[in-house]
Amino acid sequence: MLEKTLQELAQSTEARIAAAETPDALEAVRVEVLGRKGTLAGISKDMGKLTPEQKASIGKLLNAAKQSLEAALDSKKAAFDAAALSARLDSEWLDLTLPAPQVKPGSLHPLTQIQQEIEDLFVSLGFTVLDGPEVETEYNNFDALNIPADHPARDMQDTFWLQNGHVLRTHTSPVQVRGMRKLGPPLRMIAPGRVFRNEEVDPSHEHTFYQLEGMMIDKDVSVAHLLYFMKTLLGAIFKREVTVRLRPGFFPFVEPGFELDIQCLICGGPGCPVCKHSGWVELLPCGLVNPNVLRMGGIDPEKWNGFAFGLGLTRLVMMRYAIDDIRLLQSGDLRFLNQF
Ligand code: FA5
Repeated sequence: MLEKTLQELAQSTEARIAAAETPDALEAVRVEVLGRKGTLAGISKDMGKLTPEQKASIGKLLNAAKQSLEAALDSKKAAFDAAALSARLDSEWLDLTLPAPQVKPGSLHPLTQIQQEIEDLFVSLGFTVLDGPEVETEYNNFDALNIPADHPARDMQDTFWLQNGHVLRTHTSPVQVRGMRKLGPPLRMIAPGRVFRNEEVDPSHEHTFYQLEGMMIDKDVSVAHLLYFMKTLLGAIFKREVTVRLRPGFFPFVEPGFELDIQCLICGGPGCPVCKHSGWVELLPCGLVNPNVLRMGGIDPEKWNGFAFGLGLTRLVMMRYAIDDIRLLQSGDLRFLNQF
């Protein structure tokens, strides 16, 4: 009788194990049949009432049923584990042969690149790199540079005036004044920086652009020294022959003053919107420092003299890379910037 019950229990449990759809359902079968208080444990308890012979034969059957059910449970559990692992591998699948995503390194703005090249050149020639504020006093921007009160450059058209009477510097020349006071003679300095003008924007004019000021004060400085440094500068930047012209230019802070123009490298000479159809681009005004400016910088013009220049850095970058519209440079347009 007990033998039959045992046989049926083993068969039905094996069928339930085979039919279990989840690990939880499988565990429930195990607890019910093989658990400490499960069906098999109950049968084991009842064996006390049996004769020794019955005990021996039922005991054997019981053990055999236990072992085969445990084996069935283990193999079903292994099947669940294998299915779970395979599902996980499917979801975490990686193709290690795929090319890695491209990391695009950043690059310096072309203006910064050229500025650094010029700084390196002038430092190698014994110049100090100075910085000056973008908000300047009217005195440093105009008066100390010998620009009279009625000069048109002070006009509202050109200058951004601030409410406190200061200005957004209209050129880097006020750093000449700061440099003379800070360094004293003899001195060699350059000062790159951003300048601001309240003017109409077009392919070659921005309201915010960059200049690079240069100044050398020493004994017996001549126009020949000035030209040597200007030629060295242009040769280093363009690394080839460029056609330049020197013409008289008027700036209150230099005497004599010159305009150094470069033949337009966008059109090569015939004329285009960048050179305003003249074939020439104003690039490098310069001259010998006016004695009044030396005096206002605390330097005795009887003992010292010098030259100064105010390179149009933004225009230089345009010429170097043949950029035909100045507005591209500060547009932040990545299609433009990615080319450098
Ligand atoms: C000056 O600003 C003088 N401070 C330069 C100078 C310094 C002369 C020392 C002598 C001695 P100018 O206004 O010409 O000069 O400007 C200098 C250069 O800046 C120009 O040759 C041109 O290349 C550039 N520039 C002027 N206006 C603009 C503008 N709106 N946009 C872009 N570049 C400009």
